[in-house]
Amino acid sequence: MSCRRGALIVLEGVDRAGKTTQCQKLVHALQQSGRAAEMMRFPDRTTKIGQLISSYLEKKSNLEDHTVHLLFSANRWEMVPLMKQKLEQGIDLVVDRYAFSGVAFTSAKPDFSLEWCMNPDIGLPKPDLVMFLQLNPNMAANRGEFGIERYETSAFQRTVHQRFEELMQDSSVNWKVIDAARTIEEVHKDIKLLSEDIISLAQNQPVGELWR
Ligand code: ADP
Ligand code: 2DT
Repeated sequence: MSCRRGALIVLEGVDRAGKTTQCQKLVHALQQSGRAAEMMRFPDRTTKIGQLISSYLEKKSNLEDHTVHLLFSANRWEMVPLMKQKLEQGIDLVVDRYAFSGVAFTSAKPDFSLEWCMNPDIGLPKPDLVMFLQLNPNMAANRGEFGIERYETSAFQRTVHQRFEELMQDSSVNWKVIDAARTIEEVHKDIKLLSEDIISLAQNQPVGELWR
């Protein structure tokens, strides 16, 4: 590697925990401190696969449950060459949702095991850090009503939260739980510190492979 690589940093959490807000603030803060940082999000609705997913989420089309799970995974795999290229160029990637959302959401449906759901994402670039923004459903409800997209019901989100808890038992992933019930600035301060630490650590190590 000719230069020190960037870090792969993922934010996960329940709906309205503040993932998008915090990703944007982190990218901005890293850029202010002179680093090259960029935000990505999954699903990436701009690609052809992403458009199929978007139409499904907007309930404009129906897709069989296994099929849509594999499309979400394919939507990550199609970005892998670009992600690797950016990391190698020393760019930090701050990612709003990743394979963990993929597994948590599909396995919240009846008859889907965590194991089956994890399989298609095995070997993806492994995040150096995954921050889970923890927020109880009542607090999340205070931040606005659910929209009309698929999955936006409190019963489904409760099951999703349980699946995230199960995924967080896996010590091969560098999980950090962040109390997202505080102010935007307080949450940001923690996220920034954890990110700066991991950026220093990651730069001398190769990018890992998720769940392998
Ligand atoms: P997510 O991406 O996790 O769904 P968003 O970042 O879109 O969450 O935030 C959802 C809503 O909650 C937005 O209106 C946002 O301004 C607000 N919000 C985000 N973080 C906080 C916070 N710490 N305290 C209060 N409101 C917040
Ligand atoms: P937002 O675009 O508002 O984050 O909502 N999802 C996401 C899955 O079911 N599988 C996945 O792999 C990913 C990344 C979470 C996107 C919705 O899609 C769900 C909410």
